[in-house]
Amino acid sequence: SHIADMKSLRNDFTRFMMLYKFAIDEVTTKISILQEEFSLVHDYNPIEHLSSRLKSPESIMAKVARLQCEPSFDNIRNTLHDIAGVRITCSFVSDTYKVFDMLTNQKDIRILEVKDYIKNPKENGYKSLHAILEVPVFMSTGVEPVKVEVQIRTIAMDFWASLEHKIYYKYNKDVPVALLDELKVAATTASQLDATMERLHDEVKQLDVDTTMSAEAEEST
Ligand code: 0O2
Repeated sequence: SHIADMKSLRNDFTRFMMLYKFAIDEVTTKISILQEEFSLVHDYNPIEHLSSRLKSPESIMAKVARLQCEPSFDNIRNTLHDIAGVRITCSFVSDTYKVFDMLTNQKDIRILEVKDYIKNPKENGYKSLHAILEVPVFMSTGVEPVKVEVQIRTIAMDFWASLEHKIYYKYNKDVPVALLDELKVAATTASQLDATMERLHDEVKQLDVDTTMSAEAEEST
């Protein structure tokens, strides 16, 4: 019957969305473990902030319509890579790569695609390390591979991207050229800040090493 069909479709949809929620839970748990381990064992933590979002059914359908893909579960699964999204904010540029390696070296994670907008920034100045990962989600019916889009960036890159995103939508994707130019300048400023912070961080780290070494040398004399 029609009602039974509707119920079955609703159940399929709930299950479809649930898998992505679980995939987010899995990835954020992995990151939280790294974060906690670092704060307990090492003297500093490369992960500043962690956030995640599950794309809303409305946004999924809007994207499906935009891409003109046939709205079957299989099609959506294969075409949309950003239903599950996780964003990791780090203090320093070098940490973004370290966190990426620590996460992707875990053997249950498969890398499907990497876009390094840190090494190759977008024309507008956008920087971020993007990856589409696949994680296994274990259900009562078996294991399902699920895609998660991970974005890793510095605090400065994140600050810039948040404002740019707001401006982009405020102007309905048609931002005045003068404002685009200013955003580009701001992106350069953010990169310079990242470079300076990284250098200062390295210098202080080196200072720590030197102090420890001279203390040890002192002790052994
Ligand atoms: P929203 O509004 O954040 O959801 P895709 O469209 O994702 O299939 P694409 O564009 O090749 O394919 O993926 P890419 O380049 O990896 O970008 C994916 C996401 O990165 C975007 O999602 C944004 O969240 C972010 N992003 C990419 N470029 C920019 C940018 O120039 N500025 C800002 N602020 N964020 C960016 P959505 O779905 O496009 O947008």
